[in-house]
Amino acid sequence: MSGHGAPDIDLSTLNPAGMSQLRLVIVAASWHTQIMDGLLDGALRAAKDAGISDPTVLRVPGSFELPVAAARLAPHFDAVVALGVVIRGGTPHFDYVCQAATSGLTDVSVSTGVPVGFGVLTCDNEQQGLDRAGLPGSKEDKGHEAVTAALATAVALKQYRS
Ligand code: DLZ
Repeated sequence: MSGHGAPDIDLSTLNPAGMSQLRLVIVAASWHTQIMDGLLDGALRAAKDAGISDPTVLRVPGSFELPVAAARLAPHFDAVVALGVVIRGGTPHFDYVCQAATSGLTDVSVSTGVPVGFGVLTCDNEQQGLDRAGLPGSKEDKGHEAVTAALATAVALKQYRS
């Protein structure tokens, strides 16, 4: 899977009046600091692009902890974004952490009806993470993308909230 084919969503043209009122929370794991810092910077940049100047940011230890944090917070927000970096090691741990984060975050999104932007990088090596972290020299900016997707979905669904 690559970034080829991703939509070009311009947050500034999507319901600019309502966008800045959206309550956004970013839950971010703490492993692989340099890559994570890039993801978080990109996520905050996207929030700013949308006129959300001070989103809530909650740090958790690892990507395994992202779903429980998202589950607790989702009912209080219009959009959640989960950021994590998981890098394959020599044991099957990678698969378990990726699976738990992916299915856990999907469950949160579907069960609460609150969009959860998926900004969890699942990489074979550190370079793959650096390439996607929105850092100088990166090819992609997955933190920015995850916030953009969550906010665009929240805007699309807002009129259907009870
Ligand atoms: C244990 C672990 C390992 C081996 N690798 C990562 C990783 O690459 N990225 C990440 O976000 N977290 C990792 N963790 C930690 C787990 O997510 C979790 O925090 C611990 O298993 C404690 O529950």
